[in-house]
Parts: sequence; C-alpha cells; structure tokens
Amino acid sequence: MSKNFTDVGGSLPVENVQALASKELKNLSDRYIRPELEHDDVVPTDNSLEIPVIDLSRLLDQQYACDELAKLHSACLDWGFFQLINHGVREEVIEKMKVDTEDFFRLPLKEKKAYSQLPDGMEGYGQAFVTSEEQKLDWADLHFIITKPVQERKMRFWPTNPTSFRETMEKYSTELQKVAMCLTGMMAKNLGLESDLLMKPFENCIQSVRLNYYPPCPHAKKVLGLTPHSDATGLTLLVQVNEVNGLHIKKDEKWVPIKPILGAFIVNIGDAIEIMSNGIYKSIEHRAVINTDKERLSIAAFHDPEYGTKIGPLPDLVKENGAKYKSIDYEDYLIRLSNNKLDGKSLIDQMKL
Ligand SMILES: O=C(O)CCC(=O)C(=O)O
Repeated sequence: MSKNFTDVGGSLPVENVQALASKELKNLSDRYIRPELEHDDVVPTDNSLEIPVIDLSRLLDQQYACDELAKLHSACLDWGFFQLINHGVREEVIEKMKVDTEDFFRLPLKEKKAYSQLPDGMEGYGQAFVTSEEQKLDWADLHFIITKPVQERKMRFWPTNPTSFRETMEKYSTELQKVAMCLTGMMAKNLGLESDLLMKPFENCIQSVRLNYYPPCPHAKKVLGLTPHSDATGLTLLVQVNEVNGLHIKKDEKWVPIKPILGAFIVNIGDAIEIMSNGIYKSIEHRAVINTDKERLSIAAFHDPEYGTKIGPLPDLVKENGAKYKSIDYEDYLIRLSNNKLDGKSLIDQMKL
C-alpha cells in the first residue's frame, strides 16, 4: 500500500508557541536559543542583492517569451528563488486565503487543537520535524494539510472555522497548481527537455499547504522561526500574509533577507527538482527569523511529483555526465523526509551519489 504524509510518522509533541508567547516570558527555554545566531552573516537590507522577478504573463506571450525564459533559466541557475508577478491567480483568492489564515490562528487554542497532528502523521496543527527531546525548536506553530490529489485529503484537518476556510483553500490550491504546472513546463523547456517530461509528474501533483504562524518574541535575535532547510518538494509557492518580513535565503554563505513584492509569489526550487534536473537547478536553504513585537504569518504551497514517480535524475539529463543522485520511490523519499529533523540540505545530501 502506498504511503502518504499521513502515515509516514509524525513529530514529537512540543509546547504551543503562540500560547507560550502570550505569557510574560522571564526565561526562555534553552531549546529555543540558537547560539549560532551570534555569528550570523546577514546581508544588510539596503543592499541591492535582490532575488530575480519573473513575469508569467511574459513567459506566455510569444513576443517576450524568449527573453523571459532566459531570465527564468538564470533565476533557477543562480538563485533557486524568484518572485513571480502577473501569475494569473486572482487577487481576491489570495487575499481571502490570507484573511482565513489569520482568522484560523486567532481562534482559541482549544479550537485549533481540535485539528492537532496525530502521532503517526505530518498533517494538522502543531510543529514539524521534531525527532528528539534535545533538538532545538522553532519559534512557530503551523497547520499542514494535503490539498491535492483530492482523494488524499484528510478533511478532519481542514478547519471549519473560519467557515469559508475550506472553500477558500479549494480555490487557492487549484489556482496554484496551474501556476506550478506552467512553471515546470517552462523549466523543462529551459532544460532542453520535452515539456512533458518534467510537467507530467506535476499534472496530478501532490500539493500540500503549510500555514505558518510566528509569534513575536522579546528575544527575537536569539531564536529562529524556521530552521534553515531546503524544501523536499519540487516547487514551492509562498506568500507572506502580513507586512512583517522574515524570510532569509542563503546565497554565497550569507543570509539574504527577502522583501516580498505585494501580490507576487515567492517561488523556490525544492530538492525533488534538484534531483530530477540532475543538479542543474539547485534547491536553496532558507529560514525564517522572528520580530520582537510583531507576529508574522506565511502560506507555503508545496508541489511534489505525483504518487508513483521515481525521484531520480531524468534520463535525458544523465547522458553526458551520468546520474549525480540516487533514484528512489516517492514513498521511500517521504519516509526519509519524515525521519529527518530539518537540517539544511541534509535530505538531498543523502541522495547524492
Ligand atoms: O515563512 C516563510 O517565509 C518561510 C516558510 C517556509 O520556508 C516553509 O514553510 O517551508
């Protein structure tokens, strides 16, 4: 029987961070303190180092497609991250998703806990990738659900309050899947592949959505909202819900803060595309930092190749230099993911030959 996110093993339960942050914090538990932040190398925000901006409407317009495809290719080669504008997802759908996300995290703890993760799965409300009692913890709570394929949905984890949540998520996930498919088709072209080769596995992709809630912390400089990691997925489309910035990406061993463009998606290449492209495109480490007095929220939509896909380099891309990564069943890939704590690019390191 095939395994999915619900039965590959879950995270150890830890204290709810939103509740912890609402108390007067005299002493912060050592488990949240990250000594490595004392030597942090962050590029100043006024620096001109900014991730590329890709215009999807130009990619689809014959007149501009060639130039924009070239821009997309260098964004994937040099950055692994870009902002996507004119993507065609209706503004009202994005805005409603943001409002419903904020409203969900505003619910009393008891109501949110009705959607708590179960011991054996990754879906639901809680935290993720906590695999030991000693491990450092993120200053955040999350809610994670599988949105596609529809038959894999576990509706017990889909909030009924706010009452519009399910309908909003339905629209949001459908529109984002189209964008993800379109982008993988464009990437396939840029890699010199028949577009079907990369696009096909994403046609019935596994899409999952993670709502992130990062409470403020008086010790913001000592904690992290999200541990440095690359995404195991193929392609991630992220929106920041409110105007508090906090996403950092790693470039040339330094952390680059991202300034989201209003209405744009922040897109990043995940490990699965790094592997399928045989390392031509690379997934990039990123993390979330915390604000001293303002909460931050974000919505990450992950797009994985469909169940049954072998995660491995595409045959057309190994002809010259051979395969640089192992090929494994998606199910085994998921098991590896769930057994690992988040730790930079450790999952992909295990896949290297
Ligand atoms: O909150 C963010 O900006 C990053 C979120 C993220 O990387 C994730 O959910 O995997």
